[in-house]
Amino acid sequence: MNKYEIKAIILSSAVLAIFFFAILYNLFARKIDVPACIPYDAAFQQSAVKKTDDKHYEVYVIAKMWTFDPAEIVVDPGSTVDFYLSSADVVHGFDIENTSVNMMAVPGAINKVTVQFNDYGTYRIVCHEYCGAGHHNMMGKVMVMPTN
Ligand SMILES: [Cu+2]
Repeated sequence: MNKYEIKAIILSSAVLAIFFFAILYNLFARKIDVPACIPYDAAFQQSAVKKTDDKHYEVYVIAKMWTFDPAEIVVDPGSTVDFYLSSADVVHGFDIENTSVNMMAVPGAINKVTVQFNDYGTYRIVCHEYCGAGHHNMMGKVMVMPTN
């Protein structure tokens, strides 16, 4: 084997190890949830905010030109929220500011991410994928406040 081939194998193995370590570090040390694709089910095409227990919500979001349905989501402080995201028409983006939530809304697919909202406040949701003439107005918000 050529000495340059050996160097290339060692270098690419080191880069691969660094990438793998970065993924594990973000997943376990920083507790950043990696969005997951889950099997498509027509039940997800109905938007909903479900409170499953005291501090846990399931939110079914449908992105469509040019809004998120539901556009306003209210959760209790300290809640863990599972977002199930799909699109009714074209590909949209779904980014919740000041969180690690950043994923795509794809027609015919369901993406899921889990996030915990500890601080009171309003978190804007923006579409970060150009989706047509009204893209710049495509926003929503998560309001973290006591719900009862
Ligand atoms: Cu858009």
